[in-house]
Amino acid sequence: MTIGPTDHNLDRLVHLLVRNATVVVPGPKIAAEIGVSRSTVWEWIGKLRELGVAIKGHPRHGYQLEKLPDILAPSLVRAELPSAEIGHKVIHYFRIDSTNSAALELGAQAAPHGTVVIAEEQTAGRGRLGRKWYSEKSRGIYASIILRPPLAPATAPILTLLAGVAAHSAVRAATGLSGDIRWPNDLMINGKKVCGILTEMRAEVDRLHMVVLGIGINVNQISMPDELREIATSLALEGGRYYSRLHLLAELLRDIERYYHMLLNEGSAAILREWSAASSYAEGKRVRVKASGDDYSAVTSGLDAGGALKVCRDDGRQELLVAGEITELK
Ligand code: BT5
Repeated sequence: MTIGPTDHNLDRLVHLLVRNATVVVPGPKIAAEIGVSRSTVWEWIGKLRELGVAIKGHPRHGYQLEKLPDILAPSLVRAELPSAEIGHKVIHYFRIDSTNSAALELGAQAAPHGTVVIAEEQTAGRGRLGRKWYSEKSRGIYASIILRPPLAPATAPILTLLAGVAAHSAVRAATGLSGDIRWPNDLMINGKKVCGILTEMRAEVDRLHMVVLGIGINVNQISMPDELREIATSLALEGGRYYSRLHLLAELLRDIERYYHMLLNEGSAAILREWSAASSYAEGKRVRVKASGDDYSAVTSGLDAGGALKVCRDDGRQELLVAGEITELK
């Protein structure tokens, strides 16, 4: 189910309340400033409260934020990224099926490079191979970034690795927690997954037309569903406190921009170097490999120039993984 993107005026209401966070703003003033009726303001205040935004007040007296809201409203994201290329345009949904599906659609309608689609909740968040991505409302970051790189389709795996490196760096900067990247791009903390990345693209023979980097980060979940508890965690569960999703998202978009320019200016080797430095899986890790219907144990032995993972089977045979799963063998 897809409902329309967040009304521009609702975004202005959030911005106005944040700008005046220390005072009670009279309802009529809000209505006049945004250009809607007082009853619409009241209706929207109710909607924001449903999303957990703590707002004191009443239509007759006015409204005041009780604390700064952790909502990924475009105006708040943009305020964190005044001159950004990635995130110069932010499209926000309260609820959507999948931000990747929306981004692919917007991309087909010529949405520019750097457009970011964010949702507070996904009803059909996707992983690779049609798997599901659990997307609890307002607890995680569900973002899809549209890139239009002047690169060949063969570079797509490098962009996936780039997203993993950016997520790794952003999580460390925003939380102090230090993660590990499991090839190709799961961010792990204490052996459990906190972030997954789904890269989808549209390409012509010699050129990537559009790449959508879909990134899901578990931020403030205080418990995980039973079926994921053994393999997944959140930053709050690992760090023992809540984190600002807004701050983390801004770090993430800044890091994606930084590594994207590194890729364009220095080439794939620079990203492969960053990835290898951030991942204990790059070399010498004993893993179980599931790929192309095969299932075996092996030891990792670095990335090749295209971002594929080299592994050495127990019987000495070398394999090159371009897709598939690996899990650590203890
Ligand atoms: C991924 O797939 O890890 C890619 C996930 C990408 C999600 C983002 S959210 C924004 C954007 N819009 C979308 O619709 N998708 C992207 P994969 O490697 O196939 O891992 C999926 C597996 O991870 C599942 O089969 C579960 O075992 C596990 N899983 C599901 N939800 C999880 C969660 N929230 N945290 C950790 N693990 C999860």
